[in-house]
Amino acid sequence: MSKKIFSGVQPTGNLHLGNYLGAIKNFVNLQKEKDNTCIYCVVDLHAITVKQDPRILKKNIRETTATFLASGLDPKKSIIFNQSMVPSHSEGAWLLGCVARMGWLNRMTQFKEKAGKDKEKASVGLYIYPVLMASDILLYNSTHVPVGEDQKQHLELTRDIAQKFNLDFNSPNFLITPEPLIQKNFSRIMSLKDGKKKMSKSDPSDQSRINMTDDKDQIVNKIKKAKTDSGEFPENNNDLNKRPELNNLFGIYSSIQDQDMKSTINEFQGKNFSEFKNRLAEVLVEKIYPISKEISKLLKDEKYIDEVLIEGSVKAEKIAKKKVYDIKEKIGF
Ligand code: AQP
Repeated sequence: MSKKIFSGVQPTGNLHLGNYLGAIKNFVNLQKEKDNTCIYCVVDLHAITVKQDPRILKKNIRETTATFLASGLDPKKSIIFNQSMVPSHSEGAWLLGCVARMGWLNRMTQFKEKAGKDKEKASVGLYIYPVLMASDILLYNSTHVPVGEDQKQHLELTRDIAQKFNLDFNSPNFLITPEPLIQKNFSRIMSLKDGKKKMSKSDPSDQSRINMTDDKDQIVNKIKKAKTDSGEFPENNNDLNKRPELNNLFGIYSSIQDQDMKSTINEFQGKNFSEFKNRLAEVLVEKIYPISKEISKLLKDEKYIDEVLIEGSVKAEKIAKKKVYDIKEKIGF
């Protein structure tokens, strides 16, 4: 079945292994399926829900685009663009924001996590972020959205908004309710320093994540220093489930090697921690370092990156504008 794929990544710097294994690797696999239409967006409007330095934001937009390209996304096969160049996304967010309910947004765990204790000081943008995400997805009639586990709740909200709009305006199937596509083997990559915390761009410790721009030595050192525990080398899945740091490292290995946890546990039967970590560092260097090298190369040619984004934005705006027009017509404008 042909799929219409849409997904995005925020240009908030420090793109990491979690973004790659949870999202970008899946983007590349979906691009390989002949009948798919793929649209991948650098979601810079989402990035400004927290304060950004304008110069660094600009640099991060290019770096995120370079990471897409270096990971294997091809502008001839996929539409690659940045959100702020396609005004229909913001217009769609307003129209859909009048359909979304406060109660739905109040349930979003990411807002609670990101706003922290003092939510009065969080931006309104951070609160309504999931409505903009719904607009991103629904304007392209997307059927499937490859995301990490952490975005599943936002996608549920997108589905709720689509269903309510269709019901309110008596238009069955007008807005398509999309399905999430979550990586099979291990979908939530955790911090290398704390197996209960998500690997994240904004973690102040660089040691907590493998950046997509890390060199060989950085990758090897970070895995060497990654937190484990003082127990015996794990022998089965039950054992791993109780040990978050090891579960994460075994999960990273499984995900990068495209195999299930059981196969990884079997592969390392009778081995010890240092043999496992050495092998994990080796496969990460094999898969991530070539991408890191390609990112540095691409970043030397800003003109090329900007051209990719401009061309992608023109194609995206054409599709999104038409859907906004149709939405407005349904509303009565
Ligand atoms: N740790 C993760 N494991 C698996 N998938 C992840 N993703 C992010 N972190 C992990 C997935 O990457 C895609 C792009 O994420 P994003 O940049 O749009 O936003 P995010 O989820 O807010 O990323 P971070 O790293 O956690 O940023 P900060 O620190 O700024 O909050 C999404 O599909 C996401 O699921």
